[in-house]
Amino acid sequence: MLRRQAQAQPDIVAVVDGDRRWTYGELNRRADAHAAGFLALGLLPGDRVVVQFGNVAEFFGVVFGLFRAGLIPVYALAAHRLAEVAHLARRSGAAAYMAGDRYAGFDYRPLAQALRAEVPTLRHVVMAGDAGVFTPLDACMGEGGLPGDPDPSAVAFLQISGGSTGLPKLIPRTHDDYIYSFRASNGICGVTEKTVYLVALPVAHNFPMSSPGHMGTLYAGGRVVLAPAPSPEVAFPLIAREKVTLTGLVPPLALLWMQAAPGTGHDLSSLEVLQVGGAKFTPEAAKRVRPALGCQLQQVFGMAEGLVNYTRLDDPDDTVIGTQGRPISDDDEVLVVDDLGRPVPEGTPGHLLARGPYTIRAYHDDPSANARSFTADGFYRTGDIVRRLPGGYLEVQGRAGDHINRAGEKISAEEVEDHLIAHPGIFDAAMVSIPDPVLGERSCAFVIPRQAPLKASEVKMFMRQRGIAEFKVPDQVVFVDAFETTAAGKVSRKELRARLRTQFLASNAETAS
Ligand code: OOB
Repeated sequence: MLRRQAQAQPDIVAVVDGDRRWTYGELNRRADAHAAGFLALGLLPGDRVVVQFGNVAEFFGVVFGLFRAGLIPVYALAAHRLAEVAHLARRSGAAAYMAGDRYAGFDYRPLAQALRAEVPTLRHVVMAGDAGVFTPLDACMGEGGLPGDPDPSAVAFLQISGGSTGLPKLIPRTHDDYIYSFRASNGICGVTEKTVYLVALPVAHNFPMSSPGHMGTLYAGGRVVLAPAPSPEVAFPLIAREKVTLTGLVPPLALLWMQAAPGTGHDLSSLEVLQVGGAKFTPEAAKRVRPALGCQLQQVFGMAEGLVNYTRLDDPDDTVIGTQGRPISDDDEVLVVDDLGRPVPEGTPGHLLARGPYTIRAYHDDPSANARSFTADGFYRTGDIVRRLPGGYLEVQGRAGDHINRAGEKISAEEVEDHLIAHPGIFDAAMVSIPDPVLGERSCAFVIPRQAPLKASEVKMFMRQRGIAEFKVPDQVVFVDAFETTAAGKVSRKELRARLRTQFLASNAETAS
């Protein structure tokens, strides 16, 4: 897709990062040079490479270079820290780690150092910027000697699951399934060569990557503009300068933008469509998009495993405000079932199962997760509770599983509990989601200390030292003496979390009244 655009319009700008403007020709040359350079390092087609960049142009040179060399990117988010990156590298058996030296105030070089010590399969570390002891990205520029174009049905990259419990699982997406999803998305979202797409969310997340995101925009020959932060202060001047037509946000950011827009001196009139997804956007907030920002709202309900739903640009207001859209394709099969797997009538909430042309049938190398997450006939159990409405539109009601959707960032309660229990002063811990007016949900950890009194700040500090992404550090820590058990003396983690959550909400309601 990149070669085709580079031939058709070599001098058109493809990627804008601050003052840097890379044309399709330039991006194409970089991809070729990096592909040859990566192979010259000794990496072999099929090797997995953990890629961790912020919203910078290098991301594009690197991933297109990897695709051309037949190497398989494993997408880490810039917010991930050692614990997560090491997990991704180990699970994928990664042969290399590629990152930028610094981003958003964080230095990735010490992380790379520790990663190399922890993950024996890792043979190379490639760094953009000041590479220190590592291989500089600029040195990974070669000529010729590329394998042929990749097999379209081969795995193109591994993405991380947001919709699951436990440690993140790896999602194998193929070239053809992924291109199908963003090409079809382009049709639904009106993406053409005139589109200017602002990447406000993290560049490696599936939403800004493919719904239709930067990949869809590049496929159509449009322009991708990178925002180093999603705040109105950073994004609004970029929208005005680059005449951005389309962008995607999570609900809390959409709220921030709507609040900031009326007083801004920046011209936002180029913005035609604001997509909101990743977490539930309430109808009350959805109603305010057009009055505040002067553009159309599109709701997007998707998942890295595949299925993506959109409200359509010509849908009536009620549908756009009150639903999370309908699937991309007529070939998307959607089932809404009860706890026993029996289909429920239209309008009744149930578990959403999905199968279709771009939805995975299995996670990468994870038989036990696959047994839980897929039905025998290949439907993915999304873990979402939805209502199906006339016309196939879906309304998301919540999650069946124990994960927290904090402003679109998915947090597994189990994963964080494991870190909490590693604290020598903590006997047991359970983490639950609490409704939050801005974040949608926030996290609250219930902790049983061993003996000495513990402070919430110490617990949070400890979590940061564990090397996990900041968004996973509990927003609130509540100390309790014990977890109640039933008469039978045994409670599942799931029941325990549900009970703690109910108690917390009830006691807060009392205080409020
Ligand atoms: C997107 O992808 P993931 O993989 O980070 O998270 C998927 C989960 C869904 O299963 C659902 O629980 C939640 O995020 N979700 C929404 C939603 N969009 C996603 N819940 C309610 N309303 C929505 N509009 O988050 C993602 C991937 C592609 C496009 C958009 C979002």
